Amino acid sequence: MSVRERLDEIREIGRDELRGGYSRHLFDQAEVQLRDWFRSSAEKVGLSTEVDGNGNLWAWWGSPGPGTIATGSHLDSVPGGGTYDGPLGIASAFEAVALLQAQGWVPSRPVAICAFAEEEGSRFGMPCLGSRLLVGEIDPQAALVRSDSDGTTLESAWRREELDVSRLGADPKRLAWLSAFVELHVEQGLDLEQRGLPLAVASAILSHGRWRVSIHGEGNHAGTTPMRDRRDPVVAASAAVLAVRRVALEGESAARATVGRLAVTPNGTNVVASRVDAWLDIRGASDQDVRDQLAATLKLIGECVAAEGCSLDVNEESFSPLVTFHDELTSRVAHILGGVPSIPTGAGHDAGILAPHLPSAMIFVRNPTGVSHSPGETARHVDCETGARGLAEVLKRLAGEETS
Ligand code: HGY
Ligand code: MN
Ligand code: MN
Repeated sequence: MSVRERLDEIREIGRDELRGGYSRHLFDQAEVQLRDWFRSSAEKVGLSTEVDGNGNLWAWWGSPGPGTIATGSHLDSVPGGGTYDGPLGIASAFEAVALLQAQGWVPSRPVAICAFAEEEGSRFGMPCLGSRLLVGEIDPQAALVRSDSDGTTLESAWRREELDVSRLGADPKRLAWLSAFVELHVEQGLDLEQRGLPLAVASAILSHGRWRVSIHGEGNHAGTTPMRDRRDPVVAASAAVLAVRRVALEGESAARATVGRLAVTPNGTNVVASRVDAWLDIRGASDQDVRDQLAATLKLIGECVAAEGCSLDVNEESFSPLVTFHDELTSRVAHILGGVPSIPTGAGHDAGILAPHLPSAMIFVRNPTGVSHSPGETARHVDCETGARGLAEVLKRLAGEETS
């Protein structure tokens, strides 16, 4: 097979006819089909599979246990996401195992392929949910009460999948099995395209957080409410979005700030809204830069809200500190790949969640458009196959040594 053929197997799963691209969210019909694809891909190369207490899928080459060299990524997407963000890492991992088996190679320590649950946080609003639960970064009780846009709680979603909610949470025994984790991912940027190279390793992940900003006004009739008598949260939110951008533009060069999601209540054409929820995504070169940017942004948002006679409440939904990847492992992976560059990324990844707990590294595959979180995401077949061959070589070198 090839990476391309593996991705073609899921090409029709979760297509979003409205947005374009794919919408595959934790335990929805599409993501469950992708979980079946993961299991059948594992079966084809003789790997056993299991779901851990946090909804993460594992495929095992050898018996689960200490000394494991793990690879993998995620199956879920953002709404209207691209073909490669997540599934490329999974398809490449199975392709790498198939290439190694075709060579007659057998690992001298366990090799695992993992699909982490809800990396995008698109259903329950907690990015890297599965990996953060695994390492103990998320309180399982806080996770269980989260609800999706239909009001379904994570707990009921778990029970519907016949998963044991009492197993949710830190899994130190499983985490201790992992000697290293290497995630292959499509690059979400143009660095490799500009360098004319197919692969890179990751040096760092920007610090980033998400906040839900709720603006409360006074719902009323669009036709009978004089303009001067209004407390319109949509007007306040519009001014706030411009303020968000202004602060980021005036910030340090790595500063990013986005409001990509708005929910207007009641969302009626002939209604002055009563409430607007806006989700704020802020990223920066350091945790302090993000906190400073957030403070400056919320100050301006507060002024916009007050000017419209509205009120404001802000809820931090997640915060992922700056990640610097494990120097020794990253240098080794770069060397095995033939001396590839090491580049930072503004995108979060499960490898970043694991990085403070065990040697973690990332392999990026060139993306000619640099676009991601959009149907425009691309990768060349030849680069995808190069990535899988490189990952195979990395697994061979890392899992070929006897456990110390
Ligand atoms: O949002 C991110 O950076 C990642 O794609 N979840
Ligand atoms: Mn993503
Ligand atoms: Mn991703």
